[in-house]
Amino acid sequence: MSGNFKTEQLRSVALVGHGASGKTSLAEALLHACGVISAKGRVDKGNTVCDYDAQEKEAGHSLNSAIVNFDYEDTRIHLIDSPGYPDFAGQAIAALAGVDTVLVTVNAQTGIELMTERMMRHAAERKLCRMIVINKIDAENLDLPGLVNDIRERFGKQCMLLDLPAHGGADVVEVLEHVTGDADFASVAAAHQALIDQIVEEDEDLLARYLEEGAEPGLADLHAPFEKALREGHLIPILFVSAKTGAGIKELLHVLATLAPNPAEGNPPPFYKGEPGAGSVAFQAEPDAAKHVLAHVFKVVADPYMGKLGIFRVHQGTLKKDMQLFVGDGKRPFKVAHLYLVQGKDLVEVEQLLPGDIGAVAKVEEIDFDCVLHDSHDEDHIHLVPLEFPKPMAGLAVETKKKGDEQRLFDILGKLAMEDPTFVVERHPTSNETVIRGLGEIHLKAKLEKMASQYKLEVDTKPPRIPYRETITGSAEGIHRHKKQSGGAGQFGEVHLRIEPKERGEGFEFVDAVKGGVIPGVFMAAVEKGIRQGLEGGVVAGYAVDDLKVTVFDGKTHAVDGKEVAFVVAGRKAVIEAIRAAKPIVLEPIVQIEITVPENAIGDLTGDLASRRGHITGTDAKGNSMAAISGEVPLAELNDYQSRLKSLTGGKGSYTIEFARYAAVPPTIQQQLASKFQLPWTTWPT
Ligand SMILES: Nc1nc2c(ncn2[C@@H]2O[C@H](COP(=O)(O)OP(=O)(O)OP(=O)(O)O)[C@@H](O)[C@H]2O)c(=O)[nH]1
Ligand SMILES: [Mg+2]
Repeated sequence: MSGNFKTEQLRSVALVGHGASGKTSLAEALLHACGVISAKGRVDKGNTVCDYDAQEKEAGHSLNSAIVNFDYEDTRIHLIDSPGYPDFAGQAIAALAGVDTVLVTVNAQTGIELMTERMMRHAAERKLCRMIVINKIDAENLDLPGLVNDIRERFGKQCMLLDLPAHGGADVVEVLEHVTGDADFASVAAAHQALIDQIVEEDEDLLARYLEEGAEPGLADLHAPFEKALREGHLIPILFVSAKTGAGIKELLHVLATLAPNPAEGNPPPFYKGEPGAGSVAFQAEPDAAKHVLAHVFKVVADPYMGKLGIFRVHQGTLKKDMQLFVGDGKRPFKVAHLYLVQGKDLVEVEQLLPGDIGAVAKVEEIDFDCVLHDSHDEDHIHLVPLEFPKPMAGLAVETKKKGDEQRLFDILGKLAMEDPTFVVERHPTSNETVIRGLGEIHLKAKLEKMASQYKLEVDTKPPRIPYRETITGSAEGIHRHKKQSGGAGQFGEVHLRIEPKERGEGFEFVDAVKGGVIPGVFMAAVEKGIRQGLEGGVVAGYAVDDLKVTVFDGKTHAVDGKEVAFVVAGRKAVIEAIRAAKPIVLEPIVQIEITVPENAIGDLTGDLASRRGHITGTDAKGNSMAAISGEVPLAELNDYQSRLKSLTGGKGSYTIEFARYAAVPPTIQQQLASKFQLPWTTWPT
């Protein structure tokens, strides 16, 4: 049972925000205030509920999201603590699929930071109700009015005070229910008035009565318009807390219990039915306990003791122990042998979960990140609109230290990839490399450490091959006749084709424009196969050719010698001939880079980035003598960047990269790459 709580009494909240803004400490303070733990743990002591992982204790910050729940004022609150470092953003973004409310924490000492902005944006894109929680109000030398101004400037006037610090930050005064009170800055009456004015705007009748009668609406009348304002993004409440002293914690809990949306009050999650591109329609889950079950898995954990754990949010229906559930479009159901609530590292067995609950099932191999669990084939083909994750670009080629460990390496990498949507494993048959990709070097290092500590597997690493591509900039024709008559049965096939460039990212298009059956239908598939082989192998420097249209418009066969193999070869050679004549170029991946550095290192950094063929698109002072630099740079220039950044900034700099686009390499680099490549004509069948 989820206690005796009904869906209306459930709240789901994600704590997101920049690293070290105090999310894990805040989760600890909330658990303590609700009596779940008898004493608050500390991140630096490694005894918090949410940073329970050995690696997190060692690092002193969160690496994974963690899930807890606590009860307050007749509500059950499910809370997801997420990591704040940009390298671990995958876990923070994934948490958004589990909740109705997002609390974006801001460190009162450092103000708005990179992940504050990113997570505000991600939460807005998902139309989630947002609140800003300013933490560490106990600290010295703060400029809280200045920070509130910054927030309103950056995120809009709809960011409004819902409480104010009082008595030098020792506590706070809530301003929706209170009209007067002492605050450290701003007036309680003015903040109250501004909030009421904003809320009544949401309800025409209420507004009309308010304007006519002048009497302020009661709290009960304000509830619905408050929810509407949150849902529509017309109101982003600002709250103040100190996770350390406990200031503002009760008030935050009261807001979560009385004002954070219940599952029916938030915007419905964006489900759709059907398959992408094949006529899908929006689907609205109803948080009704009596309907069919629909739950969405937003986190998967490869637990060393419990096996594969699928952590989900229930969106519809009642999930019960012993019931049968389907995974996605799977035909065979699995039995829910055990149903759990998750409390940090602990799983607490329950009998049932309701819409709005967050829970887990263990040992179900079919479960994958982002899958949907349901109890009837009526709910097949339902998906959640995918979250937008940054594309992992930082790469390392890995190799086992011990021979014979290769299969274990794959199994372990598979588990790591299963847990993290921003960690991928690539296998490159041409270079025989296994490449792991993540959001930054710190991200990859954490994975390597996990492999060593949890799975006891040591690997060697080196920079990976850059995923160059080739394309054409002009049009051309290619003709090839493949004819073999020496001994035995002959081979014959002739192909005439034309190639034209397509827009970047449009891929490969094959058109059969042959008239009068000069290439019989049965051999056309062979021609296409040969063309694809030609593109795959590359022409200029050995990288796959992409973004072009190939039209086969003529050819010839032979009554006896016309053979599939002959058309494969003719297709391949004709397309290569055409590409060589169509001004081919080599493309390289360009990444968007975000670098956080001490202000005094900006000059050195921009110079260094320029020497790497990069350019700066923005520099932003962060106030606390740190600056954020954004720019674009070719991925090929970043192999040693972490250590370079370390030496340029005395260890204080950090960076993340995200795929931006493909762009042509400069001619000198194209020549270098081409000089190492030779078309393997000699090894081909002729
Ligand atoms: N003075 C003060 N320090 C705090 C407060 N809350 C957290 N801290 C300290 O700030 C540091 C970071 O706290 P965490 O709770 O780990 O922050 P986090 O947001 O979870 O960090 P990540 O997991 O890296 O995203 C720790 O040293 C905490 O002790 C607070 O209210 N006041
Ligand atoms: Mg944390």
